[in-house]
Amino acid sequence: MRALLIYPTLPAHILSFKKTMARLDKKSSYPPVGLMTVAALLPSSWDIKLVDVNIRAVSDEEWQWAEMVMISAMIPQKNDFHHHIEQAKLHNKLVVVGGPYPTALPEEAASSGADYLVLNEGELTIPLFLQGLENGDLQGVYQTTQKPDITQTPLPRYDLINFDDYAALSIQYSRGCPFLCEFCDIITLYGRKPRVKTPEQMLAEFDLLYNLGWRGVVSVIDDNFIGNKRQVKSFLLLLKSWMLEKQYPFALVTEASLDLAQETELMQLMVECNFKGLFLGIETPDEESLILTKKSQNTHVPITQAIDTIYQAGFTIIAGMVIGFDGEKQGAGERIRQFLEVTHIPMANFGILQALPTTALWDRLEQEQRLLSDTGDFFSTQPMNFKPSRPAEQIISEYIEANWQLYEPKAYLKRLYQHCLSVTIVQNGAWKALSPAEKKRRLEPLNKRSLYFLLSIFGRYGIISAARLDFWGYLFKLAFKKPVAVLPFLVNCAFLEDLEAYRQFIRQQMQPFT
Ligand code: B12
Ligand code: SF4
Repeated sequence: MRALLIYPTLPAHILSFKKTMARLDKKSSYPPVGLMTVAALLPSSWDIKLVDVNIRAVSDEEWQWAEMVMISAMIPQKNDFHHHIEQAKLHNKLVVVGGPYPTALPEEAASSGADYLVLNEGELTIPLFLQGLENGDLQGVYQTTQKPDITQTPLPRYDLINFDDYAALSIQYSRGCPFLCEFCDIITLYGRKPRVKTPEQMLAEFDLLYNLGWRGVVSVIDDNFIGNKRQVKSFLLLLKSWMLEKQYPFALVTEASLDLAQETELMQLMVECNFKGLFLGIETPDEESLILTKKSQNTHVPITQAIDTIYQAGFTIIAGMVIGFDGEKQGAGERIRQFLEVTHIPMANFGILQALPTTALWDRLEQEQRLLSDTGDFFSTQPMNFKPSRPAEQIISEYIEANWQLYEPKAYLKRLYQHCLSVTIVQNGAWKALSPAEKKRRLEPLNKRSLYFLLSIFGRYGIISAARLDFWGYLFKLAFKKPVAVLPFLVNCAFLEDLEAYRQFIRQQMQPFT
């Protein structure tokens, strides 16, 4: 069988960083691990091609070549997902769809003519689909209520992508999360009992990336990396030796729950394994909203204190923030802005609450008849898909205003500078400890492109920007007080161009709804 695997376009998003990517000659942030895993679950006799549409379009030859087209998507990708199904049907191909969007909304996902819906986790449903195919099924829905044992998941087919296209690579350690946040579909899609891969399996994945030549950032794309604290420690102990032996080829980032701040030993181990950055689902500084949305794990320790502990351990933080919870009082946008200022968090994935299908929030709103018929696309530039408890126009106005002020260059540079001062910068594998070969390899990226990248930051923020005096002021203060923070400061300045464009985009898109 000749199977063409397609990953549809990701719509504009605060973390897309299109301009920064272009300057670095990268086309997208992360590769589609779901499809690379699907590829590994298909029979080895199949011929497989993978096209990530965020990198390039499907060519005519590829449409001709394919016998079967397999498409994955999350809800925000739905428009391009349906477009590609239509294209595949125009070319008379068999179409198979799977992933979080078809799993959450199977009827909607089937509406443009897919032949096979292979839902839930592919480890269990792809064998059912292959059996159906062998039995001559011309169409079908394959699903399960079971969760697979991911210690049996094969190595994703990283060989199907071109590493140079991506800013970072990704790897998955666990699925599921033990918490109960009302708005979250992780627990309905992947379960509340976190399942983890074995330490040996993970090292095999790290070895694969290493042997295929990747050096740089690797994102551990878990829902909650510390969902199973005991098991994660045994993995980290092995990873620590691996990192030391390989001289820290990867800088790691991941997503974790805020209770990490209470786990000193775990944080220490993560830092020793070269974890540098964390995405933390903080959601809101309003305690009543956290309790109402069943995110009480964020209320056990004052959030500002938890963040401080995490900074001191050695991690940078990107925050997930949300506005629009039930019972929220007027002014939440400003409270979120102030919170990010006080905690020195430069960048937040800040969105308006949307009800995701399958969640407890969705069920409650459905019962209360507050769901709106248009389900939206589930990303931050759509109005809410339910009737909120205060006027939607008020929430949207606060959201636009908070974003506008957060990514005003002077405000961003100030938070970034304070962030750089707050975070303990741990240097695993210091320069003098590296072998000559490793030193040579690390200098390789310092080519014309990286020089141009640095010069463009100086040009934009040191000369053209109205915030240029702040830029130079912070740069000099850092050079004097904390020289190791100068490079991270500059690199993070680069994102500001995208963040400024994004606040404009939000204003344009959302103003009509105020
Ligand atoms: C990495 C990631 C991203 C990356 C995506 C880049 C990329 N190329 O992957 C980035 C950071 C851009 C991103 C952004 C967002 N994301 Co995201 N993301 C993830 C994450 C953490 C990992 C995805 C992954 O690779 N998983 C590992 C693979 C192995 O799992 P999988 O994809 O589910 O694949 C398995 C099955 O689904 C199935 N399968 C998958 N595809 C197919 C296809 C076929 C044909 C078949 C047969 C089977 C099959 O088999 C696989 C093996 O079991 C997931 C959470 C999660 N646990 O998956 C959220 C997740 C996919 N994201 C989600 C959301 C909501 C978002 C955002 C809207 C968040 C936000 N509020 O900002 C944004 C939207 C971005 C945009 N531009 O609009 C939701 C989607 C919900 C849904 N029902 O669709 C998830 C599930 C997390 C969540 N609940 O919040 N995300
Ligand atoms: S902690 Fe995060 S992943 Fe876990 S249930 Fe809450 S929102 Fe979902």
